[in-house]
Amino acid sequence: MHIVDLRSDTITKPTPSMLQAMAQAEVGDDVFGEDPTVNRLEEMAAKRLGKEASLFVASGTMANLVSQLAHCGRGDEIILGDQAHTFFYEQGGTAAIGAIHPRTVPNQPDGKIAPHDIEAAIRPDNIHFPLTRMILLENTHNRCNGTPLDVDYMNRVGKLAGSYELKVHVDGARIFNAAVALGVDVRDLTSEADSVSFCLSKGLAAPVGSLVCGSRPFIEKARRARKVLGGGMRQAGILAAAGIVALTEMVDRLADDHKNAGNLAQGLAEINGLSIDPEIVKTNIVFFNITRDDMTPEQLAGKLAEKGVRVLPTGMKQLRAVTHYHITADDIEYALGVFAKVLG
Ligand code: TLP
Repeated sequence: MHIVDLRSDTITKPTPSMLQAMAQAEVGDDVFGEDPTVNRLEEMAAKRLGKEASLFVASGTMANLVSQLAHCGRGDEIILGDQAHTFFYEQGGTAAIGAIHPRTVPNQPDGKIAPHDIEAAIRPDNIHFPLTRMILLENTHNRCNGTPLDVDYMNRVGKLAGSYELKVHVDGARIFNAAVALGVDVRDLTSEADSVSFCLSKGLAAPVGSLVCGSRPFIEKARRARKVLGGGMRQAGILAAAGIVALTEMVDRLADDHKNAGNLAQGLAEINGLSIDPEIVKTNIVFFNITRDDMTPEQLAGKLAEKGVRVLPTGMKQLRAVTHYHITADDIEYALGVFAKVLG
């Protein structure tokens, strides 16, 4: 059967050159700082993001958690969007592990949180309140249609944070999708942030891992936090080798994923029983709704899967499809044909 797996870009498998690099990787014990391949990846990532240093961690979730632990202490408060992955999908690790208080403000449909909402949420110095310590932005914003947050906005929030002596962490799981979609250098999106995390194992197709980037003292704190979470890895150069290939070879091609996602959205908009505004799709994430009452998102996903097309139910009426390295223009055409058949 022809399989078109659009559930997530996390399903991507390593490319042939990644497998070769992994097989040949020079390794050492990274907890001693002696894995040359991890060290090379960390230097490369820091430079690419315009930061002093970086840290290789197991996942995007761990990247966000070590960043919060490094910036905040027990009882501190962070401000983040109510649709943020960190708030929504990371098991409440902010509070459960970090003892950090998450203060949510509404995400706008484009993934931004309005600067006046941020400012209104910053706590005055008062014995009743937790201390506001950090603002967390997500770019691209997963649950807000994968929208990229633009340079002006990122800078504006960075300056606002600076004026209150707050830190800014960017969950940049898909920051390279943002940079490619906006046609900017990724450093322009991160220059005002104190820390940025990004994932190798999503659109960049590496099998495992994320990087946290920031100042050297911040990365040393993050390294301690990684260790207590059980994330000190030993011969991790095997994984880092794939990450180096990901950063070198897999960034520019993200434009293909965005084009395929745009075509998918256009096609879905023409199918009876679905609703989507294709204009909102700017990167590789396509959310759409089912408008029929006789089929739930789970039932639709089940019927599509019988014909090889995999999508993710994400709400009462909502589903998600994500394009990636293994999805071609022909796959999109095939998937649209299956949608039309199932809903016809
Ligand atoms: N997102 C996954 C799921 O958890 C929903 C996906 O399929 O999109 N930040 C953002 C913005 C993310 O989208 C994700 C993963 C993470 C962090 C966490 O990364 P991992 O899965 O590596 O812990």
